[in-house]
Amino acid sequence: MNVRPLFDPSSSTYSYLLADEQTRQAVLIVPVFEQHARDAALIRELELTLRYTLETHCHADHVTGAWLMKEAFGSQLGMSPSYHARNVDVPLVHGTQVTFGSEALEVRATPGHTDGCVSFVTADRARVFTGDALLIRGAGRTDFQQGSAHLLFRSIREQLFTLPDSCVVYPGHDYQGRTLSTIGEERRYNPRIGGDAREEDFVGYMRNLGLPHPKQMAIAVPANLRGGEPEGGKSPTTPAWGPVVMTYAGQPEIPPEWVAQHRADVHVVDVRSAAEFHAELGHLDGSQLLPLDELRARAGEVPRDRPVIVVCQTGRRSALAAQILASAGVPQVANLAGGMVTWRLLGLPTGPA
Ligand SMILES: N[C@@H](CCC(=O)N[C@@H](CS)C(=O)NCC(=O)O)C(=O)O
Ligand SMILES: [Fe+2]
Repeated sequence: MNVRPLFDPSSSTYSYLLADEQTRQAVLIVPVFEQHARDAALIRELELTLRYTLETHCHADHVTGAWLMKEAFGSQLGMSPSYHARNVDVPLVHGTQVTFGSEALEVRATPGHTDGCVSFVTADRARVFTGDALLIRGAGRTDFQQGSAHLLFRSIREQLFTLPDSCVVYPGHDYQGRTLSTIGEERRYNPRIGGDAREEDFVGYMRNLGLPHPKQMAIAVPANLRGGEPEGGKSPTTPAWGPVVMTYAGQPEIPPEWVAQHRADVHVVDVRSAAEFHAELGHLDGSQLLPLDELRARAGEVPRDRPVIVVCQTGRRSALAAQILASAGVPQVANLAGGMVTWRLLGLPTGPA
């Protein structure tokens, strides 16, 4: 199984993209709304079929990207039925098996941080995705959303600490830059519940954490009870002006065919050298020559009133150019995918030399 951790720095949340390498079927554990473009790009670039998005619980600190993934890929949304959330396709209860290709995840109920928390264990028991039940050297707070430190103590001890010592722990968050742990390590070193800690020790610790409520709580909980569907049900991810696709590298790209059809509605900036501009690959009719080396200094010469398409030989230098223009305040900018090489391969028209 291929496991890709993805991090949302603003909420310190880990999402995990899991794929069966043979069939390329995948699941995404805990997608984050704001990271949708990045995560969707990775799914496309790795040519995965996203079968499910899986929630470990109803999050209080960020909005899920599940609904956006469902819109983009037709994935089914898995979540505990205990929250009565909308848009849930697969109710996740203790014992549910989630299969994708030849891989499977077993759902274990691990309530305590919230009453509907679940963890996901791989079929070989080599990995566990603990959500906020068990964190690295920590545990999810129990002071809201029907939290219970007593319940969490039992969940961790009975459902998680019974896994093999070597089982790798993939947490829902980390606030100190840590990535993975193991069950054996947490059983020994977890300061709240490790070693010979007893229930009263854990409960006393959790009762006195004194954490402020998550900043996003008032927005996140109601949005997550809709599976992350925006109010009004409208996807905010694609700009209205054209089919811009964000790559996993974080660069906005637009297909050449669309640019050819909408040539009159966009401004084209060619960032190659003057010699390349006039060489045999040619250039788009009416494009503005603005070599990449001069772009930062001359960004003010680029119009702001129309979408701007940046072009180079193969789409590499122009990808950087798109970033430079966006930082210089050009509101609508995208990179011509594949540059002039692809443009010519597709037989699209060029201007006079
Ligand atoms: N400061 C964070 C809140 C962090 C927080 O409360 N996280 C929850 C998980 S949703 C937790 O259980 N934290 C445990 C801890 O920090 O020990 C925010 O505003 O989003
Ligand atoms: Fe949480």
